[in-house]
Amino acid sequence: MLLKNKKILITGLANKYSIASGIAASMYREGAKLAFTYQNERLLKNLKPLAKEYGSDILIECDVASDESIEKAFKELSKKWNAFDGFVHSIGFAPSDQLEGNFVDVTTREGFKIAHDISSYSFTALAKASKPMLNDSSALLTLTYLGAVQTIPNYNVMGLAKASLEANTRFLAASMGSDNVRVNAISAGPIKTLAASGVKNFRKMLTQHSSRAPLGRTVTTEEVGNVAAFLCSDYASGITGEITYVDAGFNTAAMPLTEITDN
Ligand code: NAD
Ligand code: 0WE
Repeated sequence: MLLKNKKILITGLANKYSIASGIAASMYREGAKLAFTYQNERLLKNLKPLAKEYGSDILIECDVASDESIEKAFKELSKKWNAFDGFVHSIGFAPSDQLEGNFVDVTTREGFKIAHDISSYSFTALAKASKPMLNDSSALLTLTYLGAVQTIPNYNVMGLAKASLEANTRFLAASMGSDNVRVNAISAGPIKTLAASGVKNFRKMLTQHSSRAPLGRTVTTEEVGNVAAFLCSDYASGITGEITYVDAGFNTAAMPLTEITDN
């Protein structure tokens, strides 16, 4: 029981395919008490039965595009929990026109602003709002992608936003370390979630990933969840400001074995 007596807030659970759902399942299995936020009313009906499976009836609306919504959400959470032990930030968004086509041609000031606001600033905003309620030995976690550090076709301005999110992880870790709050990120391999389903040629990316990754496959939300549970547990008490890859080794292989050798 990695997370016995830990209270953790989970954001970004849209449906059972969400990475946040795999994280919630692992954390619940490891004894955590969970609360959830959802972006809007429309997503509440998906979330309700899943939250119940994960032993939770704390469901709070929080649209990270709005300071007012964030403030309201934490006020509501404080009625349920006096204090808690961390949160999972599993939120990313760019307007769909930004994620298809040549980077320099399709990127706009507005698209750039929205991608960075929703995908990176929101992590700082949630940390700021949580700070007064965080227990000693708390842990914050976010989800990033390889596109932060290497180019990926069509990932475009989301790559810049994830680069910002990874720097955000380090600056939050430096900023909150004196309160014994740890801040980390998981860089997950590609997974077919709602956010990925709108992406052109996503299936080809999954195939490419499997053929190039040392483990010869993609990763599951459960595998991401298990690492998330570890990073938010006291077993990871010496880890902060770190980006941990859960990608079947993809980022470590510059030249895939399968394209060179006969086996
Ligand atoms: P998902 O669609 O299941 O989750 C994305 C979530 O972001 C949704 O729950 C959505 O409601 C939420 N969101 C978007 N805008 C919001 C707003 N304004 N306020 C509040 N919530 C908002 O997809 P996912 O793949 O599980 O994505 C979760 C995280 O994992 C994202 O940060 C994504 O970039 C990251 N990630 C995904 C993959 C992948 O291949 N699926 C790989 C690496 C990292
Ligand atoms: O971070 C992500 C998802 C990012 C995302 C996806 C969408 C689609 C629908 C952000 N905003 C939106 N906005 C929409 O309107 N991933 C890591 C998954 C992903 O998305 C890609 C990828 C991968 C991998 C987009 C292009 C290329 C690769």
